[in-house]
Amino acid sequence: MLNQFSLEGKVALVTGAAYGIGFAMAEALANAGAKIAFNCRGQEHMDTALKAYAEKGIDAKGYICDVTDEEQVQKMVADIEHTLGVVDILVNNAGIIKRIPMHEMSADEFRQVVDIDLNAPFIVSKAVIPGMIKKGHGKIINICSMMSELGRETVSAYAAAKGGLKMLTKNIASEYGEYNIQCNGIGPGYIATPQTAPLRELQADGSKHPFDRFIVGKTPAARWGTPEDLMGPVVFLASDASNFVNGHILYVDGGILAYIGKQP
Ligand code: NAP
Ligand code: GCO
Repeated sequence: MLNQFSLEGKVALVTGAAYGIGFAMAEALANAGAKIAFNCRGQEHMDTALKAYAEKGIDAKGYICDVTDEEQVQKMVADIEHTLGVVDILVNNAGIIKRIPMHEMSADEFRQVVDIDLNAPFIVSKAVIPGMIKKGHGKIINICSMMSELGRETVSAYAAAKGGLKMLTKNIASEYGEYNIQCNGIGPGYIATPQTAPLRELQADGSKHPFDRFIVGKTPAARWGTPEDLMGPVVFLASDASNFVNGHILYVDGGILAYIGKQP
């Protein structure tokens, strides 16, 4: 039974996997047998990441590449195909958030978020799909969000992008299912990473951030998620165990989307 989950001999590209959720997912894919390629934007993060992978015993191949730049992405994918082989598994993880009230946000700031969180998954998927078609199979996993379903104050660009990413997922599934390519999403709940650090900062008096308390109260699991919570789901969606799962968003949120919230 467990053979179905093995990724032995597969090549996985995880974008933005220098730290945070991407790093944990890449570690999980490597532990299931995959060869890992990842990218980030700067040399400093690359150096720390390569050291962190080596400490885990993972021989990851790192690329300095901005996922919004189509030329850089095409070059990275060509190099991966040359050195490791055709990409069997793509995880579109790289992402940013800007928390700014919408009426104060510039159009440029809005575009920057959409560019990284939505246009880039299009660019990277487009670069790997031809290889997957030729090879006769492929797995694309898009990292969505609670904001693929819900809105809240200050995250209009992020919600627009992650909602769009949910539909891009369904469209890739629809368009390439006949080539034995499955495209699914993972929608993490609130996960403790650098992206959410400002929401968990201790207050001057040492008490918890109000948003921290709000999220723990809103989550039936009564805690923040950790990057490790995404390890099992990503291996499942990358493996043969999910070969008839296509166009699905797997929410890994400790139950947030199921819960109306505690009565005050
Ligand atoms: P994070 O800690 O901020 O890490 C983001 C990663 O993306 C970094 O490795 C960063 O590397 C990379 N990155 C950003 N822009 C990039 C670009 N243009 N090109 C290449 N790499 C880029 O974020 P995280 O919390 O791990 O989140 C990972 C993904 O999960 C994101 O898509 C995020 O929206 C999503 N997500 C997060 C949560 C959460 O609660 N944390 C929940 C749901 C979904 P460099 O800065 O070194 O380039
Ligand atoms: C925010 C958060 C979120 C999470 C995540 C939820 O400000 O609301 O940063 O959007 O990071 O995407 O699933």
